[in-house]
Parts: sequence; structure tokens; C-alpha cells
Amino acid sequence: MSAPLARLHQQLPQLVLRTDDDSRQHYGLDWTRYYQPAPLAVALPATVAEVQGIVRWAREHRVALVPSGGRTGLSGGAVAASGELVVSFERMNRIGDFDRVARTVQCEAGVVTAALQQYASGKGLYYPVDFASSGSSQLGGNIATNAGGIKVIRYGMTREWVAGLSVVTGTGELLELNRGLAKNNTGYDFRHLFIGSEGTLGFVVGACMKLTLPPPPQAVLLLALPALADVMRVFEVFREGVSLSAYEFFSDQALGHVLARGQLAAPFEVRAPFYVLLELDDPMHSGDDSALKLFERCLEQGWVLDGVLSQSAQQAQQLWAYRESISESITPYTPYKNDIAVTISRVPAFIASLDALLAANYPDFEVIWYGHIGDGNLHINVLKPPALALAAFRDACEQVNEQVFALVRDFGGSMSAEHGVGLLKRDYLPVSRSAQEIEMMQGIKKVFDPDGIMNPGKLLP
Ligand code: 2HG
Ligand code: ZN
Repeated sequence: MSAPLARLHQQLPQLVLRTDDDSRQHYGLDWTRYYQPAPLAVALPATVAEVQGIVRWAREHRVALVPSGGRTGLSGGAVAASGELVVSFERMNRIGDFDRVARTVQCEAGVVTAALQQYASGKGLYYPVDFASSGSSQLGGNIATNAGGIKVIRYGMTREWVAGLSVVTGTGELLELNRGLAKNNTGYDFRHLFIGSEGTLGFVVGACMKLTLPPPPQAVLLLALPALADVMRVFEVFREGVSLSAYEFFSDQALGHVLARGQLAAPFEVRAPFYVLLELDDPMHSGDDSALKLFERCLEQGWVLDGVLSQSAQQAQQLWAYRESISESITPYTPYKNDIAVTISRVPAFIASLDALLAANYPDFEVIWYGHIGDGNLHINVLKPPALALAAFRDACEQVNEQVFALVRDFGGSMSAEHGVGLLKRDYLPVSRSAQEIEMMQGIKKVFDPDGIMNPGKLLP
């Protein structure tokens, strides 16, 4: 054990510290497959006081700290590749202090998203932020990255659900931000500054999360579409007539990879170039047949080739599986990921230009399209040909990025809609934020983290 680590152990004898290779590998990496983990060690605090002790020790010894939640991030925000101390929140996973009247509950940072969903459901309530990684992602990470997911169209991002935030800053200070209040107009709301800050200002140690009433039973409508342009035509039709809780799309190539795993049968007899998945209030339950009428209208227009409406909650889940398994099913191809967004009204023009650009620039690579298109958010995954070295592949993709991001900029879009910036997209921050903004961000970081020990190298160029 190095001298600083021995000192940490001396100062916090109860703190669980791991220095073995397996732990350093495991906790030093998230789902981004572009880095080699190389942390100094892993600390697993059980209390806020231990987190504060770690930060004070890190200041004294100038050791960089990397927060670690479920490590399901896709931009390298939780990667420790440069001798940092990883601080895992998995032992801080208590849910308590439920307030039925305020509809809030206090959670520690390491609470798994699905555990909060289950807790809410046990109270007859609902926590709506949801994604394929809900079973392993943790609230602290969701908050630090302002995670989005599949129901943003109705419920917004994680930011909307944080009524109070407990953070330990880079000086070891504990801040209790907003304390669950619905109204609190007392100046700068630091809570929102920490949400999405990717651990660069301080660590989220706890949060007062909002809950809501469960929606009526939801049904899933999966539609097969003849062309990319129809994705938004169909959206506009349904948007006018029903309340959507999800509007997702994916290409036939994406479906092909899901089906290749052999766990799901094809949803339609004939394959189509694109599919959209809509989640809406179940017409069989509400007796409202608007969704079926809208479906017929799209069919008559030729914008839809076929469709299936779930007849049970179980079938709805099966239909969701086509969309939710895409990311995992292409993981073996070490995809290069872009997660971009434009304003919803500009999506049709944007996807037409992007389609032409990708077709011209990636003649030899398979490009997989999918995403939360009802939020204007596209996940573009370029698959690595098995014979190509990772570094050469990444270089090739980054060259194309220049043009992709020029287009994003022209459309006033975001270069990272929901996956955050981390290490992977750090150098592209100027695509979405002005030089003045970035300078101000750096100034803000200095206020909360004067020694630059909180997740250094992430987010800010
Ligand atoms: C999803 O929407 C996730 O499935 C992952 O955000 C996206 O792997 C991706 O590109
Ligand atoms: Zn997504």
C-alpha cells in the first residue's frame, strides 16, 4: 500500500479500501470500451462522513477522485485510467424518509434505479425515469449525468425528479441543496448546477426524489415503416391525437442484431426498413379508440406497412425488448457511439442530411440508427469491422465526427443528448457550448473544486 493510501486507512480505519487487480479493473471502467482502467485503489464509503474524509485526504495528497455508481455510462465519465482513487457509492444504498404528502423519498447515492421504482410501486406511487440499465444504474450517477431514457417525452429527464440534493464538494463541504422544497426562490439553485456536472464539482451523496401517481395501464404499439422520413410523419399524427409516454425508433439493421441473439422472434412476417415503438394509455382499458384510428390513417397514407398492439402487459414488455436490447446486442462490435439531438421540429430535415452524410462517409462500416426520436434524440452506432484495430477504427470515426458535428451545430443541436460528455466527448464540447460558456464552467469548477481533484479530465476540455 502506497504511503498516501496507508494514511487514508489510518485516518478512516472503518473505510473499505480495495487494491486488488480485479477490483481495480472492475471499478475503473464503465460501459465505454475505449479505455484501460488503471486506478490507484477503490474506496467504498458507507457514510457521508467517510466521503468527506476521503475528499479532505485527496486534497491533502493531491489525489484525483473518480465517482463510481452502476458504471453504465457510455461516455467514460466514470473511467479511472490515470491512477485516481475510485469512490464507489454501492454501500450507500438506503432508501428512507418517505413523505406521502409531499410525494418524496430520501435516497442515498448508491440506490439502484430499479430499487427506487420498486419502492415507489410498493407505496402505490411511481418513479418514471427508466432505461434498459435501470437494474444496475444508480441514482447518484443518474443525477450526475442527468440521465434521460425512454419516457422523457412524458416525464422529462432525471433533473425533473430531484427535489433536494446532498453533495460533498471538492473542499469536503457537505451542501444540502433545496431540501425537498417545492418553492424556494432564494437565489442560485446549486442543485441544478450539480445535476449533470458529472462529478466535476463534487459528489452526489444523497437526494430527495420526487414520486408521482402511476399512469393508467400502458400499451405498446410497434409499427413497421417503409422509410426514414415516415418516422416523423407518423409522430406528428400520433402526437396530435394521443398522449405518448414513449416514441422510439430503430432501423431494420438494429432489429437484425437483436434477432441474431436468438431470444426473440421477428415481430412481423415481413421486415421493413424502420420501426417505431409507441407507448400510450391502453385503448382496451380506456375505451378510447383514437390510437387505432390514427394507425389506420397512417396506413392509408402509406406511412406505415404493418403494426401490432400489445394485448397484455407481458406482450408490451416483449415489444419493448426489441428496442431495449439493441445497445447490448451490438456491444460485441465495440460500436463508436454518437448521441445527438436537435429540436423535434427540425428532426425531418436533420435526419435527411445526416442520412446522406453517413451513407457517403461510412461506405465500409455498418451504421445502426435508433433512439428516442420523440425527443429529437438519435443514437448513431458505427460498428467496428472485426479485422480493424480499435485505435484505427476510432480515428476513422472521429474524422467523420467533424462533419456530423458541423451538421449538429448548423441545426443548433446537442452533441451529447443524454449520455453526457465524460472523456469520450470532452474535446467536442465546443460543438454545443460557446468558448465563453466553457470558460465560465471552468470558473465555476474552481469555486467548488479549487484543487481540481473531482473527476479531473472529464467534461471540460
Ligand atoms: C439506449 O437508448 C441507451 O438504448 C444506449 O441510451 C444507447 O448504446 C447506445 O447508443
Ligand atoms: Zn438512450
